[in-house]
Amino acid sequence: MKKKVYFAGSIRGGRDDAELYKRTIDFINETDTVLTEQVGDLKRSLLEQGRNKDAAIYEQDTAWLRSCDVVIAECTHPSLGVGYELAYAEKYEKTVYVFYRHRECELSAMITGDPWFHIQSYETEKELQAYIHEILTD
Ligand code: 6K6
Repeated sequence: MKKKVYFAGSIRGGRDDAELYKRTIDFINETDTVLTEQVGDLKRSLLEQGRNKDAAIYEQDTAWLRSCDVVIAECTHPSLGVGYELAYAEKYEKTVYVFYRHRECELSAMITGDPWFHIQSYETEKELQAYIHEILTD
């Protein structure tokens, strides 16, 4: 059966990796279902702000976190929102995979020090996709 995947990646934390998120989401969608496609939306403005909009985003994303089968987070680019999502997912006992490019960043000790998270460094996108394929066919 198709897995419901919550893909997490930086938005207001910075969009340097947005194209990678988009390609990764497309890759996951070939076999499974990504709930959070907007993380890879390259066109949507980060400036569409306002408390009401943010509240709607929070409600939707936390509902998806509660209903997903697995969380996959790309954490090379630091993001407060992604850190929050990881802790929220743990609270709901969701399986969480954290990927990062070790040559480019040092993950927070609050992530690497938490044994709940499955943490995997990678170098190439091909390698990242191979790890994700392994997770989803498990
Ligand atoms: C702008 C660009 C694309 O989508 C938007 C609208 N904003 C958001 N829409 C949906 N989810 C969001 C939005 N902003 C943050 N999130 C959630 O937090 C996502 O699931 C990301 O994994 C994470 C990013 O947090 P920040 O702190 O980097 O924004």
